[in-house]
Amino acid sequence: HAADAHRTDLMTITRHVLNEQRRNPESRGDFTILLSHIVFGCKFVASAVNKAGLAKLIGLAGETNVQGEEQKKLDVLSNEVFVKALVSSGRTCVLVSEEDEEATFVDPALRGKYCVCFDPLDGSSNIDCGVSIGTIFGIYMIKDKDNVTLEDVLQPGTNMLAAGYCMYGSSCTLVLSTGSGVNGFTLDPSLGEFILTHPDIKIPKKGKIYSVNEGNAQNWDAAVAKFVEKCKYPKDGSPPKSLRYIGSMVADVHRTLLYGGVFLYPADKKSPNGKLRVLYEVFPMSFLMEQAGGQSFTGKERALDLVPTNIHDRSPVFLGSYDDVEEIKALYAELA
Ligand code: AHM
Ligand code: MG
Repeated sequence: HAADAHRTDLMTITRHVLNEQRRNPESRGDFTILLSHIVFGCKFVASAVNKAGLAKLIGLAGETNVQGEEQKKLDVLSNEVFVKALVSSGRTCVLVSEEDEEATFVDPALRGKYCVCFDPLDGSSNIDCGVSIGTIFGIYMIKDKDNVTLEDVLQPGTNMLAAGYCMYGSSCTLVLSTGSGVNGFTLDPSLGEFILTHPDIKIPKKGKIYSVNEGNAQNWDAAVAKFVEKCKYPKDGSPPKSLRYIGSMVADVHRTLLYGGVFLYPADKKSPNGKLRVLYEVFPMSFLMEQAGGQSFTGKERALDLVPTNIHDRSPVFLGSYDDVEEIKALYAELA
């Protein structure tokens, strides 16, 4: 029975990546091992996020847990989990985390060929009210194992090998691209496995939603102001777009990927480079958008063409459905 096969022949994320890697004769399983360590970090954070409300309640009793340690904040805890998982995989050499000022260079004895840039818990202002948050990651390969430098991560996004995010929402979903399309996996809590639930995600060519923090409108440039005006008062007879803004990049991008539309975090007079970070926010999400048939633009260029000069650089970003981003590009060409 097809239905039985379905239940007993599940496409786990490991199986999926093994299949993908099999196409590359040079693959020796290193990427699969690296990914399984990232997946472990995601499961750990998913479990911690689920318990966050309770942990807080228990924390209130004495601010310390049974071991007499202070309760760690969820973002600090998530960072520790990912750093330890990535180092112990034996497959990484440079790690860049939003939580750490400096990059981490892995001890030579444990070194592998991958560099991972990640935001362990993005959208952390949403933790205390139970709104979706997520982990974002992008992966590069080093050039020379005996001479590992910061230059290995200060690369344009087009050099990324793989990128993804995990959303801790009403379900826990991991979206991944290794450069041949985008696939989504949902955590089955009873199995503790991510199962392929969204094969080959393609973003609609044009969307009905725009997503932006409109509270910043007074500081926008003319192109952004005009675009948002057109979303609300279209002149071509099309219906106005709906506004959705969660304030959690992973959730806003996930909705954009599945339903179409555009997510923007533009520059403004107060933040000339916008807010989002190039290496572990803008690049991974731009990589996924392009792989799903969408686009990502900075207001000047294709987002993946940026070359960061510092690991925590920021950039404005406009990403989503192909046609919607095309419209933003046209406005910048006209008004900038
Ligand atoms: P964080 O890394 O401090 O959590 O900030 C990043 C978050 C993104 O998830 C989200 O897209 C953005 O900040 C929202 O910013 P704002 O509150 O300015 O709209
Ligand atoms: Mg962040």
